[in-house]
Amino acid sequence: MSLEFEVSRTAEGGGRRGRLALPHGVVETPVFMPVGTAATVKAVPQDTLEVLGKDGVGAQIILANTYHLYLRPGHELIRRMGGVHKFMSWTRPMLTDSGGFQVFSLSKLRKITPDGVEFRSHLDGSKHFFSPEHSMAVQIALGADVMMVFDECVEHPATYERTRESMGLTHAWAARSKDYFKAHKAEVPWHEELGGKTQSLFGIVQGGMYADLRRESAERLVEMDLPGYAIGGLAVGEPREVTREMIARTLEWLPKDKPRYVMGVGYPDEIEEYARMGVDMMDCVLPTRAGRHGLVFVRVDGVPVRLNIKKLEFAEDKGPIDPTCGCMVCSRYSRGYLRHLFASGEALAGTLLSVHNLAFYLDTMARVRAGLAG
Ligand code: PRF
Ligand code: ZN
Repeated sequence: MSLEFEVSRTAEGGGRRGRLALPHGVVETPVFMPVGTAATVKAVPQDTLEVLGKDGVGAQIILANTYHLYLRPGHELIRRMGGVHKFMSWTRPMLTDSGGFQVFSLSKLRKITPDGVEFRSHLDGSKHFFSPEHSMAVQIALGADVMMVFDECVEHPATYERTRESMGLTHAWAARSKDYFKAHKAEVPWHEELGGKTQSLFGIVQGGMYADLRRESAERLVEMDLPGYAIGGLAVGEPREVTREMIARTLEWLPKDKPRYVMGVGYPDEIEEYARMGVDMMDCVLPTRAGRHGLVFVRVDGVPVRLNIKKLEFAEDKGPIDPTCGCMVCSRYSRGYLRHLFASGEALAGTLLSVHNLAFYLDTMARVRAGLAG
């Protein structure tokens, strides 16, 4: 078995405490996964990621993006370097997104056909083609523990008809992703080294903001009997209540004994809320992106709020970003010093603020897990 998932306790609201065993290690769920788009969690070194939180608790699993690594440095280069784990010297579990979402959000001149998507690189304008088979070939060469099917994330708002058609494409592409993976499983760079273990392929539920389409999408994907399921197509500009409603409804149609992953969410209070509803995995660029822009998350009377470290009021503040945090940044540096680094354009500012924000997110999930422990 290359993936084992065990739920040890489910609370009244649906939240569950689990353990996800993958080829590169065990992940305690619910889990937040820092985003490492181009095989780097921006501005944060790998050894820091391993220990940045309170009591040295670090990231258990990180993400990388198929679209970015295919364009630069190229998946064949990464395969020759031994796979993305060896390439970036990360020994813990990893997950790659399929490129579907990034092609739609970043590239120019997309042409979608039932076969796949033609697009131009956001880097140099060069022309490329991604199909489900091609996305799988790239993801196998990268060698993350978990791969995602190639999907289309429909724009918001989108009509019912448009959403239904797009969802049909996503289902056909999921089946092709599965078939390709089945035939090429053994090609992952670490196949022999890890005793014949293989990657796992997760499905992605689409269906926009239409509950009946979400249900149909979940049912179609569940028929494919994949080892885990993501809920995609959310946090694309809809109101927060709609995101919550779509997650709640979709969770009802997904199997309870498999991991459930909401892609690309959210603020600290949202990830906490979704974890308590029964979401096992989440990822978001927010902690690192906010950090690079001088924004930090802190808890005030237990409630998460965002501060702007650039503000003059912090110039002579000797206290840590968040006195209740205990991360490697809060246990050493003052708000005043961090403000100075940021105001001076020093590279260390982005690193330290990202480290604190990631620790804040990881700690949020650790608290939820502790609350769910039996
Ligand atoms: N599909 C894929 N990746 C994603 C999404 C999606 O719908 C989202 C939507 N929030 C984020 N990342 N493949
Ligand atoms: Zn901190």
